Amino acid sequence: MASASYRPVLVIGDRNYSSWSLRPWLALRHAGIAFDERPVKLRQGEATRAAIAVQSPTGRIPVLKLADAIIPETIAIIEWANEAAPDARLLPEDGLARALCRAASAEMHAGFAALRNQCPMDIAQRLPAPPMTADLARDIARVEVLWRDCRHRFGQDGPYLFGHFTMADAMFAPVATRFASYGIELGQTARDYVATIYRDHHFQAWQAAALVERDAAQTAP
Ligand SMILES: N[C@@H](CCC(=O)N[C@@H](CS)C(=O)NCC(=O)O)C(=O)O
Repeated sequence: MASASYRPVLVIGDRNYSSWSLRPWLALRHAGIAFDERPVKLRQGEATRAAIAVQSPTGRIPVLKLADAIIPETIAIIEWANEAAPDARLLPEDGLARALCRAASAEMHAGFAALRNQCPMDIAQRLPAPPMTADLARDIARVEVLWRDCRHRFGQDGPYLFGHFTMADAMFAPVATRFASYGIELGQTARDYVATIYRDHHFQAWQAAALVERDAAQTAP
């Protein structure tokens, strides 16, 4: 449970590029958990490694710093948020929905290598579509099937994968931005779901800050 006197600190990377940071940030916001942010600039070689090393035992971010512990790994941070704010139902209550929400989140965490490598997240940009390799086409097709299954099976009570916002939406939000950034052609359900993410108020707050960050980086001497 969250300590009443200590505000958790989420250490995050650049808003434009750090898909891993977006995920727990969105989940914490949806859960209504108050937290502070500590940004680390990525892509600066040794300076980035050194900055992360003082924040994270794994050498990776995000991490959530609590009064008495540091939680690394996106899924663990979101699980913590689910325990700290159970009313937000970041994991669905129904046993089957919860299992499939975890499965979708784990699949995203471990897979989709071609999509990740060929379409890195860059929220502020619209970019040319990458060459449609067989691996990329397979990843996109799998995402579409997964989203369609979740929406059809569990999506009656809202526009998210399991109706209301859950861990699976946090995990797949960066995929929605990749599809938008690279103009990937999608079926109707996936197009609607991408629009759902772009309509999400918390995502919009992250996106607005990502644009400010991009503009600041472009005008930096
Ligand atoms: N498995 C980790 C992955 C986190 C990750 O790969 N983070 C990247 C930034 S998005 C990182 O820390 N990279 C180290 C670096 O850029 O030096 C998680 O679930 O949080």
